[in-house]
Amino acid sequence: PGKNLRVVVTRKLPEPVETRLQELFDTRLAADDAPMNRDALAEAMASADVIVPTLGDRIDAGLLGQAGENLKLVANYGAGFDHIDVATALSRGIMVSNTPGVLAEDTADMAMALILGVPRRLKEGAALIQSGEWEGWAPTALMGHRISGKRLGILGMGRIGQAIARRARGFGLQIHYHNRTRLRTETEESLEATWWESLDQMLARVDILSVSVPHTPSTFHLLNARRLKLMKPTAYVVNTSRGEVIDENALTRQLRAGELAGAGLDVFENGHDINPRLKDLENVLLLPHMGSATEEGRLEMGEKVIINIKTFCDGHRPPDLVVPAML
Ligand code: 8YV
Repeated sequence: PGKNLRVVVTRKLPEPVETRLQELFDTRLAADDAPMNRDALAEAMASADVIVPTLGDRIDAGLLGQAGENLKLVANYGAGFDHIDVATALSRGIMVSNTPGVLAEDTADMAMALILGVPRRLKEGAALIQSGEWEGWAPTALMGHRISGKRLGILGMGRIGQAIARRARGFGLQIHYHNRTRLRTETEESLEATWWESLDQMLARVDILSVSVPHTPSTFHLLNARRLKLMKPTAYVVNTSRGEVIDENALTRQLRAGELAGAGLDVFENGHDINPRLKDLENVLLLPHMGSATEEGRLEMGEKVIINIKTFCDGHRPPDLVVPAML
């Protein structure tokens, strides 16, 4: 039955994933690495049974309204689904699936890279060598701050937050977290994590804050100017989830005013359009959304997409359906 299922993939995916999709389904692959524009997306959604979008493809109510009767599944290549209007999709009988789990460990590694790299001034150190200006070791050169013994605040204790906590304990960090729901006692104890019901109270006490909440209407600008101001001027902010969770202009202003010690960001509020006043700063380490970019992870994401489509095609409920309760 798969061979009759029309699947449209919006972006270039790793070759083995594309090959497998073509073996199993009547798959139309992306012609090049560029994102599809809105017209091409609309056309794809009019003709496909299943669409495989990625981050950056805005599947909004307008596009869903133009989708053909045949479109039944949006099988997102990625964990975050804030670019998809899930409620409208469901109201039109279109299911939405994602790829949770397989990118948690890689994203947590990248969060750790930033948690270690910003206080220890990796960017400045590397730049000094690159510029040819390094004149040799000196006792007071490039002194950063110790990681061990500090308090790490994790905002969002889902799979990624917990993977960060497990790693961070090995670096001697004390784990604090804020999450809508408290972890089960066994999980909390195994992570030696302290739950804060009040985000504001936690913010005032941590030395490093790492963000791992999804972007939803209730997390948009959760870290606004007021909350950022609650943090210690010696504290660092790390974000590997979605840029929209932090008011980037407010963060930039506070970093420039010396009211925060530094930031490590893998995601930005306006995609790749980054505030130039943020880019200028020495104490920020900015990465181009690389959190889950490993060869292994990208293949596993592809496998998840394929399992979701295959299960749907076999007449069952795809395992990674996104439900409104998650919004
Ligand atoms: C990926 C991500 O780059 O999965 C997510 O939510 O933000 C990223 O890790 C994305 O999945 C690619 O579609």
